Amino acid sequence: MNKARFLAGILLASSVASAAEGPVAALGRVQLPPDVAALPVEEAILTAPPHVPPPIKRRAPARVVIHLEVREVTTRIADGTQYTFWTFGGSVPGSFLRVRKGDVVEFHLNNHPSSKLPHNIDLHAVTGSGGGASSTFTAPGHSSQFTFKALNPGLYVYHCATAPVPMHIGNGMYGLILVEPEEGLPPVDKEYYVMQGEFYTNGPYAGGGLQLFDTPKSIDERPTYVLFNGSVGSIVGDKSLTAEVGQNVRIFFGVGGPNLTSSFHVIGEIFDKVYVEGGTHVAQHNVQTTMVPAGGAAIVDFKVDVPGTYVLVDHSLSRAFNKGALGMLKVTGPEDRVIYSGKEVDAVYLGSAAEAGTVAAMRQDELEKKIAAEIKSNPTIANLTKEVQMSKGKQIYMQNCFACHLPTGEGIPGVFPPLAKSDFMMADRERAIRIVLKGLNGPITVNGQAYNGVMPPQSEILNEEQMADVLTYVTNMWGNTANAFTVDEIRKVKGE
Ligand code: HEC
Ligand SMILES: [Cu+2]
Repeated sequence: MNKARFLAGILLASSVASAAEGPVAALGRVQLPPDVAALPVEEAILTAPPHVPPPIKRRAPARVVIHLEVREVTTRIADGTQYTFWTFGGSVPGSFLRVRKGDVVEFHLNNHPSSKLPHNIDLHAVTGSGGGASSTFTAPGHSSQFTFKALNPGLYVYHCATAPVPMHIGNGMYGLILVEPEEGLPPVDKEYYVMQGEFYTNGPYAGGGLQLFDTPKSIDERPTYVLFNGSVGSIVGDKSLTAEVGQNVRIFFGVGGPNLTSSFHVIGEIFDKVYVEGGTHVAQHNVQTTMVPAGGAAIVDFKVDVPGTYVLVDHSLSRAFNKGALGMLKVTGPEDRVIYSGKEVDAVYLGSAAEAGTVAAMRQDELEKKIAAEIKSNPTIANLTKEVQMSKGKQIYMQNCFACHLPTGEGIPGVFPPLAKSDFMMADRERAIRIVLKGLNGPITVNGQAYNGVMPPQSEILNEEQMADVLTYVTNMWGNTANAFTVDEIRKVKGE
């Protein structure tokens, strides 16, 4: 950072220092009026993401005691890559808190003795100075207590507000508190807790080793990671959210930031209800994507009608595909092919390809026309000749693979491995089939470069013939050569 910019930063920081909270003197315990002192006392149940404490069955207020512990923990942000997160309750996002409108909350913020820094908490559900921040500034090895009354129902973000605030939030210091309306929320079958936040690290995405917070990147709002629940793949594969066909699913979704707004979307689902901005009113039905600001939240409810893997994304999609903002909901149960048939037919379609200008494109076009004519005159040829398989495989590649592996098959170094001249793919036919069928995650080396990403399984999207075609295409393009893949080969691996 240059000197002028650094000084400007200090001036700005001192003029907004009041937005961050420092130490204040303790006032002594509040004298509770007799009616409040007489309320039943209960200890709140806290849960780590993606879990949510059970709905509150009480229909009268209580005095709820919350003990939340701040801990600084070094753990995985991406495979092979560690980060020192600052946490509320040991997880990112922090523990989910659940109270009821009218509850009087006795809040204890405990800062673990191993912490290096003081921290505090600003709960957006609190009415009062700093949302609790001014009362909870807590040194390592200390505990602060304050009391608040939950006046307004809704889903609220809480976060640390110790200077520099973007750094405390950027290290993972946020979570959600739900203040249930007096009558509770309508019951659903499954409730989940997902929160988005960005991380600014000195090294690149999945750069390996222990990564440090990068202040200039944070000031420029250039995150290295945009994550759901604090790490790449936190709700993917065997950690996916789950539901059964016919169930109603509710996601309490929040954005810790510190800077980005999320365009929250579940691929293949429609939100039946959205409690926009975490308020108590269902402001909209039948929503595709809901926008959730930094320091804001939303409740989305939807019924799952057909089985499959539904992918949760920030629909600012580079964040999903390149920075980690991707999760999965796996729905099991009976198919309903009227609601969703799966791919019914795959026929050759050439459109007005002749419009494509270049000589090469025209030759390709002529070739494709010839192939199409050939298929028409002799349908059995379709599965027999490599050229036909290549032509069909290309269409499949351009629909299903190119977004990650790129049209040139070159991939993106360190993120998506190349298929062009890939020693890994060409070394083992059965393994290549297995990858397309079942997906792949975990560390691999392709042409001397390490990869550790998530390749989604294609078995729900492609049938056996299409898999044979796309594999024939990728193993015969860009300098690769191999025999055509047959449907029998795919079936053999599928049956393993
Ligand atoms: C969402 C992104 C994505 C899509 C779509 C995708 N892949 Fe992959 N693919 C990956 C990632 C990431 C890896 C590496 C996984 C790892 O490191 O564990 C990979 C690995 C592979 C590999 C083995 C590694 C290599 O480079 O030889 C093959 C082969 C492969 N993919 C083929 C395909 C084919 C064929 C399709 C389309 C049918 C496809 N992929 C679609 C992301 C994707
Ligand atoms: Cu903090």
